[in-house]
Amino acid sequence: MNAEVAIVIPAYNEEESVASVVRNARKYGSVIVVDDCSKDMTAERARKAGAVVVRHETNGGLGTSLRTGFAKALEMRGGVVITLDADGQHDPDDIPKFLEEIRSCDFVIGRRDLSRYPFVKRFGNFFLNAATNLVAGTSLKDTESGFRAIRGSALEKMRLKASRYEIAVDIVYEVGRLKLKTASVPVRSPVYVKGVGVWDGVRNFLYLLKRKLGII
Ligand SMILES: Nc1nc2c(ncn2[C@@H]2O[C@H](COP(=O)(O)OP(=O)(O)O)[C@@H](O)[C@H]2O)c(=O)[nH]1
Ligand SMILES: [Mg+2]
Repeated sequence: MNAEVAIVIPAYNEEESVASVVRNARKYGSVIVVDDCSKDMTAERARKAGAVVVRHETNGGLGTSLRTGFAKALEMRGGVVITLDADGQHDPDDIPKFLEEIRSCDFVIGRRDLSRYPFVKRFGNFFLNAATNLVAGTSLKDTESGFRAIRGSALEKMRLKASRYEIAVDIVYEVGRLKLKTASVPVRSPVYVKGVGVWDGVRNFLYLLKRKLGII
């Protein structure tokens, strides 16, 4: 196990999938599950599977969860911090690809293969991706992806503010502001798991514009 890799897994009512995700992820580093005040057995199952569990007393959303996890990861001296979902959408066995790439850069995003997704989702993703990169000054292949690797020293400098899904673009904005060296790696991606839609993407983009304009 690589002690300086910290894997942050935000989780909200994910009792079905969290244990297997944690067990697989543990092969690659210390696992931190942020339980966002789940109403089910998420925390217990994550702990039993070997994760350090940090629990929110109220539901704070994905952004708050990730920020809690980042603080814990830095406290545990994570030299490289990985983020991935608890719902089984991301395969921890893709982590080695991130660790390989991050050796020569500061931020790696996992690019999903959207070729089998419905057209509207692909089109929306393509447009949002291009617009997000343009505003943030980045050249990432999949700005909305929740599977990432961040060098700890870069993460320490990030000023993250988002509470909910906007955290994805909040991170991308900081990648651009800090002029981090980036890379993208392909990740396995099952077609359609529950989650965000096109409107969340639009909301994220509006959030990014507000950050760019200094309103947030
Ligand atoms: N939906 C939701 N997910 C949360 C929340 N807090 C943490 N999460 C976790 O954040 C991750 C991403 O959420 P998900 O709904 O899968 O988003 P998507 O993968 O971007 O469609 C999952 O592992 C959730 O369990 C929350 O308040 N709401
Ligand atoms: Mg998901």
